[in-house]
Amino acid sequence: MKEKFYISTPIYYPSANFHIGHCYTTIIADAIARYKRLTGYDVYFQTGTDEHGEKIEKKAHEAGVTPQEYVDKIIEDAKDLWKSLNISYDYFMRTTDDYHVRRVQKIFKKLYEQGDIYKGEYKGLYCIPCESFWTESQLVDGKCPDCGREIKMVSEEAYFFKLSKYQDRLVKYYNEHPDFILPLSRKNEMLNNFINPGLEDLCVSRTSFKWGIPVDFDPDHVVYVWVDALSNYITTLGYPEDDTLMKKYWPADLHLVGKEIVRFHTIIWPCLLMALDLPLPKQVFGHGWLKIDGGKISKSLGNYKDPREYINAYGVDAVRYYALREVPFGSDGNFSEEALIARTNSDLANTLGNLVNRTISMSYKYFDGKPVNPKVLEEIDDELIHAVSNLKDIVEEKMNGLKVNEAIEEIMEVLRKCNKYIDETTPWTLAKDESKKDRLATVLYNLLESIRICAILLSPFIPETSEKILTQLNTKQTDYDSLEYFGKLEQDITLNEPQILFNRIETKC
Ligand code: ME8
Repeated sequence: MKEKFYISTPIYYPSANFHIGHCYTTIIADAIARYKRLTGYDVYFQTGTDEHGEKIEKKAHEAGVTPQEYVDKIIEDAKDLWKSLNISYDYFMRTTDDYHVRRVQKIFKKLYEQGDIYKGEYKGLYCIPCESFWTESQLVDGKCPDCGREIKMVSEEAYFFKLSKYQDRLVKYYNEHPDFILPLSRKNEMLNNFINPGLEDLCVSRTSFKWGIPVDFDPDHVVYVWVDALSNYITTLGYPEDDTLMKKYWPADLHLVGKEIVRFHTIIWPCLLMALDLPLPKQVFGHGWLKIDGGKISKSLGNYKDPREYINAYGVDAVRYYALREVPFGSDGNFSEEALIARTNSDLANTLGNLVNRTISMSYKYFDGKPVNPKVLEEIDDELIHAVSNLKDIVEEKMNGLKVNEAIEEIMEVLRKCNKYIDETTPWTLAKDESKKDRLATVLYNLLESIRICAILLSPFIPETSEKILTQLNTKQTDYDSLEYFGKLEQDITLNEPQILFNRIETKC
């Protein structure tokens, strides 16, 4: 039986159309999911939308539509965006779906009945756009530390979750699972800023607005949006009504999130799971932010373009590649169209595109598009064959450590070696000498085989391009097992005619 791998993105707020920041998390999750599928896992990749809350209620009101109408429109657009980015999710969850609403109500009731949720009064400082409560000491200049906007004092009768009860068990779990929170700096941040000062019980219901999941035994209250949202990771698997999928996929292997919501995923979520007596996720990775001109890309600031404009202008794989390659995974990075163009030109057009085009064109010119390997090897071949043969293991190591940009760089490095190999072996010179025909065939075979291996390893990152390359090679050796050793490219095939993969993007200046 295949080993399972459950990976999730956050479920995003459909308060406005999604921007390149949402694409960033989703593309990375997709690349990891595709990589795991390639390497033989039974992958469950989930994304979706977090549709309740005061912010959405307000937005819908401003737009003169119901909250449901408001979110339905954005979800349609989100699904179209994920399609245009080739996102291979297995399930798109929506918190307004009936089953989720019902299951969250059951979770809430269970916690109430067993005494982990109790009724009290809440007074606190609340940031509406972030849907977060803050303590006085967490504010920055009296404003929300996340978004910098005004916060308001809220006072209401409310239900509370006994977060404090789980503090010691949470710390123990952190200590026993050093890879639970990555990068490590985020774990220290959680301990120093939130856990060590002491966890307070969490307010988990609201009465100040209506757009949420009603507490079924006290319908003036709606469930706090973060309890509603975090539960998504298990309600979609049937919890608490059906345990078939829970048995198969829970606990999640990886919750991929942006750094600002690590605290919800590594404090509130594990404590809720402990209260429900369920295993905790294996890992939460909090990646950095993509910024524009050094500031956060923000739906509410509206300082961004529709990501489809980039896809239409430069192609889906240029956008995917840029998101995956440009920023060291975990750190913040700047998003700029100039950098996207520069990346596409240098790596995709020059390094990859040129290599594939030159190699297939020469195979046509000298051997009518038929790969043959007479194995007239020379010393210069060793380095290339060695690098290509080791690539699978190197990529595996990098991907297991979630060093996605480094995994890609390793493949690019091998592709650069291939280009260097062409410059050094000069096939066009060999072609002038009939006695060097077998050597020429070997050189081209080595290149074609290197391209095949790199194309398979690139498939999680730039799937459309990978498929185009493998189609040009006309090979059936396209699965992970075919990477077992160098030399699996068939010799009884005819390559398809060369096609340009990426045109260089000309810039105005
Ligand atoms: O937080 N750079 O939804 P959200 C990188 N509904 N990633 C970014 C980004 C940026 N500039 N902007 C957004 C929520 N993201 C909750 C989640 S999960 C149970 C509930 C990505 O619409 C990043 O993954 O505000 C971030 O964590 C997420 O979008 C926030 O999406």
